Amino acid sequence: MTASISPTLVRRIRSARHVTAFTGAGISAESGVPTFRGTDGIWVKFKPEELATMDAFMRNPELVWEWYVHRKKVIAEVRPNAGHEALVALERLCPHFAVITQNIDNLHRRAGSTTVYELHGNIERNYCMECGERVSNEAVLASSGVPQCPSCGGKVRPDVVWFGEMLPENEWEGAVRAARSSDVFFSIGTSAVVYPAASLPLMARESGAYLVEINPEPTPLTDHADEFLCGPAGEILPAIVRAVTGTRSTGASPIHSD
Ligand code: BV8
Ligand code: ZN
Repeated sequence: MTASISPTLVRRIRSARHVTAFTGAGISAESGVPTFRGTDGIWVKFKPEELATMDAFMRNPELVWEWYVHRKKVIAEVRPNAGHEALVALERLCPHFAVITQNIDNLHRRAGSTTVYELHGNIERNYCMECGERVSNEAVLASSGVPQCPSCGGKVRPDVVWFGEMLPENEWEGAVRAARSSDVFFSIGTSAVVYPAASLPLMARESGAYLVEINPEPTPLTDHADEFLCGPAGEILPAIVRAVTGTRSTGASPIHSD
């Protein structure tokens, strides 16, 4: 295993009231979901502005839907990995634990995380752009071309945040609250270049959090982190749970209750 878990980090987690995990595409890489900027990343093949913007959707809704239907199918085939599961174990260990994710793949919830702020939406949800009616994934996958709203016939879109669009207010405010109240803040599997999400780790550190980055590669955040754990999340996160619980397995028992 690459990085060793420091006694400082173990002590900080054991004495923490509030622990937050901020995640990006890297935590889902080991499940088989392609990242955006990796060598086989999504943005290597396509430009974000060609597919993940309102303009792109208005220009060519068929192409944008083709892409989201492809990603829905990829995501439906994969399962949460040991990294997602270790965050569920950490949630059981800490009095207050939150996941803030940029991922639209719903894998944190599928793993069992309960407090999840989805900053960029969720690919399993869809809604009508005219009347706002929610449209099920089954209905969307059953239709060919651009799905139409069963009530008003309007265009249906995936419930994700496109570039140039505001983040969902409740999710953003919950994420800012969690960041500002964190004793330990993990930044996991993100290149930390998309804003305003990428401002959260620095916001947490400015509020006194112990900032820990987990990534096999350095990012613009690395110089600001108190610890940089170099390696895959699916290996490092279970090791952190083992170190905190002093067990060989991740069968975690609460370290302290309120
Ligand atoms: C907005 C949903 C404003 C859709 C996404 C300030 C400065 C500069 C630009 C801006 C700024 N403020 C706003 C902007 C514009 C823009 C932006 O940030 N552009 C960037 C590109 C420069 N931001 C926006 O447009 C945002 N909206 O600002 O609205 C506004 C204001 C007023 C009025 C109206 C509007 C909206 C941004 C959200 C866009 N939607 N996704 C979809 O997915 O289809 S963003 C999408 O890309 C993801 O959600 C994620 O956020 C991002 C990808 O980043 P990562 O997840 O980090 O993935 P990446 O591949 O880059 O990195 C993976 C990392 O994992 C790597 O570091 C790798 O080393 C590591 N890794 C790999 N394997 C592993 C691993 N780590 C651990 N374990 C492993 N095994
Ligand atoms: Zn409608």
